[in-house]
Amino acid sequence: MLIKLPRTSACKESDVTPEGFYLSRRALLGGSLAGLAVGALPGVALGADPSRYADVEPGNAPAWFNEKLTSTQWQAVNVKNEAITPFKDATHYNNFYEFGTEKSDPAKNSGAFKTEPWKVVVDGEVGKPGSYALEDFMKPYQLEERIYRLRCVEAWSMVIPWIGFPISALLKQVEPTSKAKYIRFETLQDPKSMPGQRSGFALIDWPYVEGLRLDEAMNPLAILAVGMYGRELANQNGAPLRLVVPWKYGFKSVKSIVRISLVSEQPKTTWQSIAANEYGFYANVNPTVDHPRWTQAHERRLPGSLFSPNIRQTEMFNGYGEEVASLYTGLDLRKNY
Ligand SMILES: Nc1nc2c(c(=O)[nH]1)N[C@H]1C(S)=C(S)[C@@H](COP(=O)(O)O)O[C@H]1N2
Ligand SMILES: [Mo]
Repeated sequence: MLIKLPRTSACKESDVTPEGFYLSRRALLGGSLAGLAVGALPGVALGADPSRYADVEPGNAPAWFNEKLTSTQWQAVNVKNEAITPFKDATHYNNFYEFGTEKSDPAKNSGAFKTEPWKVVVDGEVGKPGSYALEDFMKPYQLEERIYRLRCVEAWSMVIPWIGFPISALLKQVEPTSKAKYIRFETLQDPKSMPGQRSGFALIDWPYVEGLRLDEAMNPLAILAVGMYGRELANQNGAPLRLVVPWKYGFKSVKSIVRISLVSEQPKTTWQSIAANEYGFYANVNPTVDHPRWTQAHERRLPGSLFSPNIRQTEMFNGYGEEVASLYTGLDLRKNY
């Protein structure tokens, strides 16, 4: 079922409810402005160490994380002249349907979610498959802080300081075979701890699956994150391990990963399976290719307010064109959206 909504030039919450559109009847009734009712907070000032994130709720990180944090390379990648989104907004305006379809649901419903112990399986077309406790999985990697824009397909955006490591480092460890052409990521499936997987919204065929072409995964900007704002990931942001691909729409950045598979065929991804005409495999941020139901030319940078929605032009590849455009030479980005 595809219901036509009017196109608008200003991306208001009430106009753009794409992902929840398929899940929640409430989205059809106009959406909620509650998530927007925050004042325009000043950006967090950048200093030399994580103490700069002074407004951050302290976490409860496992020992392996704290140990690794001491050798983290801070600000390995940064954004120029753009304020970091306050921690409060990055952790209270989320998409994580396993914990509910409202933006406030993940923060409300993921508090008791258990991320320790956590197992990660690496399988498929690799020379060294394995099943690891997360702390063993993490052992080879040096953590880096990556301050990236995050652009949701719903036309809002944030700037988030992640902590993680490049997927290329993982691929070096596991040794993809010559048949490996794509990498597939799978979120935990556990209806007992994920209320969204128990609900009647059966449109998502759990578990949530995402994927990248192998050369995309090799790009230095593509990371697996275990932390944010100088601490471990908050549960609502995909603890304890998530993908972050900053030149693609946010739905590619799959959360709470339990399985990483190297495969020869393009994986069938969650949003593609729900509505292939709206959500493609590539999902590169592209202001010139509109979503069938709204423009992608601009975005609301959070936090905003009703009176100051903080609209900005969306950049090609979310501003990372210099680093990633060459991955797509010869590919028709209108067809491969
Ligand atoms: N497993 C899973 N991963 C997910 C989602 C989800 O619903 N389930 N939502 C995606 C979407 S639509 C976005 S915009 C980002 C949001 O990440 P954030 O909440 O950390 O900002 O997570 C992505 N990863
Ligand atoms: Mo999204």
